[in-house]
Amino acid sequence: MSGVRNAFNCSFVACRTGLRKCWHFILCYRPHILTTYDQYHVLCLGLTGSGKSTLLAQLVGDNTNNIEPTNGFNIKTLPLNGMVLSIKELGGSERVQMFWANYYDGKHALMFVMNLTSTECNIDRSLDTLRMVLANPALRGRPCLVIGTHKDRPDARTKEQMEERLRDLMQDIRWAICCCSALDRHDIHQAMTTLTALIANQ
Ligand SMILES: Nc1nc2c(ncn2[C@@H]2O[C@H](COP(=O)(O)OP(=O)(O)O)[C@@H](O)[C@H]2O)c(=O)[nH]1
Ligand SMILES: [Mg+2]
Repeated sequence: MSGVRNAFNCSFVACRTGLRKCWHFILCYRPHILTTYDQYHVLCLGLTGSGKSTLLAQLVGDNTNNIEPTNGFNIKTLPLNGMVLSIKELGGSERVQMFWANYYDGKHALMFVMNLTSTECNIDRSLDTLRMVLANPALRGRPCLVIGTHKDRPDARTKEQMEERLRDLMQDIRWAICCCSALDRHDIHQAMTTLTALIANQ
C-alpha cells in the first residue's frame, strides 16, 4: 500500500513540477498566449566577481553553489509585476568589456552590479566603468539600477556611503540603488521590484 502511495506522490510531484515549468515557459517566452505582459530588455553589467551571475541565478531559483565565470553572456527571463524582464548579463573582464557597447541598442534599462566589499581601488574602477557605460548615447534616457552585493559581509559599505559616491555620476539619470546579498532571494526580488518601478516610470 505504501508503495502505491509513494508512486502516487512521485507522479504528483513530477506533474506539479512539469506544470510549473510550462507556466514559466509560457510567461517568459510566449506571454502573448495568455497575458498582455510586455517584455523589457535589461542589460546587467559590472566588474568580474561583483555577483551578477549569482543574483540572476537566485532570481530564477537556480542553484547558486557552482556558478562558473561568465564567458560571453547569460540570459535569464522573469515574469514580475505585470512585466516580463529579459535580463542579459555580459562578462565583466576587460577583454569582454570592449564588446559591451554592441549590446546597448534596444535595452530598456541598465542594472549595474558592484561588490560592496571591494577595495577602494576596485570601487573607483567600477565607478569609472559605469561612467563610461552611461556616456554611450545608445543608453541615453534609460533608467539605471545599481545593485550593491555582499551586504551579508561585515565589511560591506552602506547604502548611504554608496549613494555619496554615485551622486555626481548619476546626475540627469533616473536611478536607484539597492544593497543586498545575492544569496538572499527576498533581497534580490525587492531589488527587481525597484527595477520594474524605474522601467514603469519611463
Ligand atoms: N557572501 C556573498 N557572496 C557573493 C554575493 N554575490 C556573489 N557572491 C560570490 O561572489 C563570487 C562571484 O560571483 P559571480 O556571480 O560569479 O560574479 P560575476 O562575475 O559578477 O557574475 C561567487 O563565489 C559568489 O558566490 C553576495 O551577495 N554575498
Ligand atoms: Mg558572471
